[in-house]
Amino acid sequence: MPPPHYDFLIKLLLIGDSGVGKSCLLLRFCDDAWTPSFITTIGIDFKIRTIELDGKRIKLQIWDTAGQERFRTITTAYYRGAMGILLVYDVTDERSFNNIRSWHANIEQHASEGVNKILIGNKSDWTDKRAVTEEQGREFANELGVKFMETSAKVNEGVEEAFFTLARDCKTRLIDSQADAAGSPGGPYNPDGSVKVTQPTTQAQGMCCS
Ligand SMILES: Nc1nc2c(ncn2[C@@H]2O[C@H](COP(=O)(O)OP(=O)(O)OP(=O)(O)O)[C@@H](O)[C@H]2O)c(=O)[nH]1
Ligand SMILES: [Mg+2]
Repeated sequence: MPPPHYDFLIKLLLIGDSGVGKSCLLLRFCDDAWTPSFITTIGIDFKIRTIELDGKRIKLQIWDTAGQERFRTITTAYYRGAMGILLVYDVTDERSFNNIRSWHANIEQHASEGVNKILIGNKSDWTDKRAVTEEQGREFANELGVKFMETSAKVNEGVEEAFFTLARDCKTRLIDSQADAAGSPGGPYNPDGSVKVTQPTTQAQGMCCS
């Protein structure tokens, strides 16, 4: 079997209320595209982008969940496999910000322990409709003990930074945990001395994908 074209596979997950812009963030990050039309996600979707971080090739498999309540059973099934989670709200919609608390509680309940998280306030371009200040977002992130960033999928502001920051945190954690396992049989290294990658495990299930 030929070696994979990446050093690490990192699985990220986008969660948050319907309409906050999760799919647009993913479209911007993976395809550098934008659409003003709202096509609500049905169940779950994913996209791939390979990035380079500190000289390593990182394949990001990014899962985009539907915010609508009726898909909650399907979407929460994907929490467990996530290494990093983007908790997204809309800075023009206070309700979506208030709901972050319950999205965060869902992570505590369903995600793997130690999963990396980042709070994202999206639609920062929409200044006249802003309902949540940057300071409010930052304070809340501090309270939750997670990083914070505002983004605009529309004008492409903060999007790269948000995904790269989360990917870097995940990579650091993976390397640390592999170092911890170094003493164990079949430790973290390949026979050629390179660090083992996290191999793809699950395939897209059901309603997928682009
Ligand atoms: N002004 C502005 N509008 C945005 C931005 N991001 C998304 N939108 C708009 O917000 C609407 C919803 O975006 P989606 O990305 O489909 O929302 P979603 O979070 O994926 O929604 P669900 O799939 O239902 O969970 C669309 O009309 C987008 O054009 C942004 O950064 N700025
Ligand atoms: Mg969507």
